[in-house]
Amino acid sequence: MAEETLFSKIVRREIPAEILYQDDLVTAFKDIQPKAPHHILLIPNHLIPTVNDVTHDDELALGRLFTVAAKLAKQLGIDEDGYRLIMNCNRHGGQEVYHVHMHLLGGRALGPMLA
Ligand code: DGP
Repeated sequence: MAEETLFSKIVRREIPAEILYQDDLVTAFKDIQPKAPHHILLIPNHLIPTVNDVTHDDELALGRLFTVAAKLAKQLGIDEDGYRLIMNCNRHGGQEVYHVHMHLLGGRALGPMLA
């Protein structure tokens, strides 16, 4: 059984976060260390440690991340200029929190993707 991270506590509202959206499958909240004017994290409510651990059972929740990301981008008024969605996996991917999450970054031109 994988160990919970603080993101599970955010889902259960046991620690504070600026939650922008939540339903039975996913939660979206502001990143605590924003790298752009809009930096939101979208996560499945249940724990999946990394993208390597994804199974067919996760498809509904992970698909929901995209529909919620698009909805939030529209609400924030960044859909037309555009934005970036990122998922980091393990050390070389730069993953720090081992609960799968999608970064939504926008509000400025983001420059080249690879660093
Ligand atoms: P990653 O490197 O892909 O694992 O990104 C983890 C992100 O999580 C990073 O941008 C900072 C954010 N983060 C870490 N701890 C917290 C927290 O307690 N609250 C919020 N809102 N974001 C956090």
